[in-house]
Amino acid sequence: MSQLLKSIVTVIDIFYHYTQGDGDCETLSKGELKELLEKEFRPILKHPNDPDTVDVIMQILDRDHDRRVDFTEFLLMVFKLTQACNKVVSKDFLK
Ligand SMILES: [Ca+2]
Ligand SMILES: [Ca+2]
Repeated sequence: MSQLLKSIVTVIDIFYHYTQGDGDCETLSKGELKELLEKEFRPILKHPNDPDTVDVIMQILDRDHDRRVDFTEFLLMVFKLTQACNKVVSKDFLK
């Protein structure tokens, strides 16, 4: 499998790894999102343990306001983060 396809599969795997905590395996509850943020984004979040951080991110991601993050909403976060990382990486390349 190509590296890009592996990365895509990883994104899917990670999402479903964290959705399993409650009865709904298709979406992330706030608690599941908190766990994902703490474990996967610790290096880039200033205050991963801060309850406000989870609330703010939940508000941004939860487009349909059902208080859960579905796969499409999760992808939006990955998309935004990839854009942000691209800026950092391309800045490093241009040095
Ligand atoms: Ca769930
Ligand atoms: Ca939602």
